[in-house]
Amino acid sequence: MQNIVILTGAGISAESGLKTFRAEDGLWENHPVEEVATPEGFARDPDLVQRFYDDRRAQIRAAKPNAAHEALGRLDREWGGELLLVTQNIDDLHERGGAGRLLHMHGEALSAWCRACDARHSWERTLRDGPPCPACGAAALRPDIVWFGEMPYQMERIFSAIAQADLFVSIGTSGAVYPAAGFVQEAARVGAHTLELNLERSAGSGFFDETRLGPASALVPQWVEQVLAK
Ligand code: BJW
Repeated sequence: MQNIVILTGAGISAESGLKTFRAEDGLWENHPVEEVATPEGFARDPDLVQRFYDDRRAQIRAAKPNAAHEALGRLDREWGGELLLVTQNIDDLHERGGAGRLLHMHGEALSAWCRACDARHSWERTLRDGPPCPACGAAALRPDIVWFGEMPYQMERIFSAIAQADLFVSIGTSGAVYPAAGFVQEAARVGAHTLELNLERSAGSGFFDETRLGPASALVPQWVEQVLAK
């Protein structure tokens, strides 16, 4: 039995109609990163940031998992060894595709975090209107998202899974954002085989043992089939 760690990025949800960040028509094109994805941007213009994430939340709710999410759901159900799916994505398409052994290292669009009492709540509505926190009543909810300069979630659990990994697979991420971009080197250091599945070569391609190029909806089901057939 092999221990598998999978890292996913925006590319896996692209064929579900959700924009990636760094493509020419990507999310950062009309919304500069320092305005909408930093704590400083939020402090400067909370309304702009709440609107950006309210819109993203609505787009995510309207999107459906694609064949790549569903293939990873199948892998999770049928793989008898250890498996951890680490997603940088804030959508819930992995959950809806059937994945259970999953963590969201950059937070979740469908969660709100109260800056007054630190509670987190499942959240499907808007935040721009300043709704009260269901726990303490303060109008202090922000998107439960990890912005630049903030600590990604569950890093200890991720590094401990990588330390045990035999296989590390990166799907649809540009390798532009740390610490996620460094996982491949850490996996290689502990002797794991490293595989990248991406539409095109990424910033980190040179660190992988193997890179397969193509759309996630085709590559991921093929790879899952191959792993489960062994
Ligand atoms: C397809 C496809 C198809 C398309 N099929 N593929 C060095 C070391 C450590 C940190 C730093 C460092 N240097 C700088 C830093 C700090 C900073 C950082 O990385 N800055 C960079 C700009 C250099 N990092 C941070 O601040 C992080 N915190 C931190 O480091 O804390 C300290 C710490 C250090 C060490 C250990 C522990 C802690 C926080 C980063 C937070 C990132 N947040 C965002 C926004 C929030 C979420 C949201 O709004 O949705 O997360 S930024 C954005 O980028 C988002 C994504 O999760 C993330 C990655 O993007 P992703 O997913 O790769 O998307 P794209 O668009 O870049 O790429 C898409 C890919 O898909 C492409 O490759 C396409 O080819 C492919 N593709 N269609 C297959 N159909």
